[in-house]
Amino acid sequence: MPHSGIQLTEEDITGIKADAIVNAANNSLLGGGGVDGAIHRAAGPGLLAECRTLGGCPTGEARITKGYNLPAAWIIHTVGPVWRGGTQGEPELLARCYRSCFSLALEYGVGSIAFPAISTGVYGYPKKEAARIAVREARLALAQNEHLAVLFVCFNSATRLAYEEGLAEI
Ligand code: AR6
Repeated sequence: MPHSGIQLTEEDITGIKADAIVNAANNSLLGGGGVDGAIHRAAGPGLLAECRTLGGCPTGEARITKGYNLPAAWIIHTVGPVWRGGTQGEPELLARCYRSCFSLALEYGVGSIAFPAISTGVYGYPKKEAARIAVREARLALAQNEHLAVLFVCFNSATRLAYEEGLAEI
């Protein structure tokens, strides 16, 4: 991830050589399905042991651990909102996830960070709306730190399209 700014890629986030990758976790931080399961499998049991010491994480917040067997030095675990139709504060909670991750990235001197499409799998958040929020928050973070490299990892072509549309908007 050499370039600052926003990039898209279609690959498995567990293989990405960024300073930090973001996990779309649940409130327990003790693992699950989707990208969370993939990250725990690839990182190894040390990750779960560290997560057990954290005492969970409220929706919209984030926690950082080491990357263990991953190429990434850090894993930033955030808990996105479950989509309940959009009237339960979901957009603000999702935005808060991104802000919490960028805030930890700044605190830990992270120069490159890779995000999955938080909440858009099991949690059912519409991809396009979620991508729009992700892009907006990344642009705000880049305005504070122009050297940061932000990679949006699209696990499928529908997700990639959602980000391309989000990036095309002003
Ligand atoms: N690399 C990159 N993206 C992935 C990968 C991967 N290896 N695997 C899935 N995705 P989800 P959520 C994409 O369901 O909606 C877990 O059980 C996937 O296609 O992983 O925030 C947690 O423990 C989708 O675009 O996370 C929670 O209980 C995106 O990652 C719950 O799921 C997010 O899908 C969190 O649900």
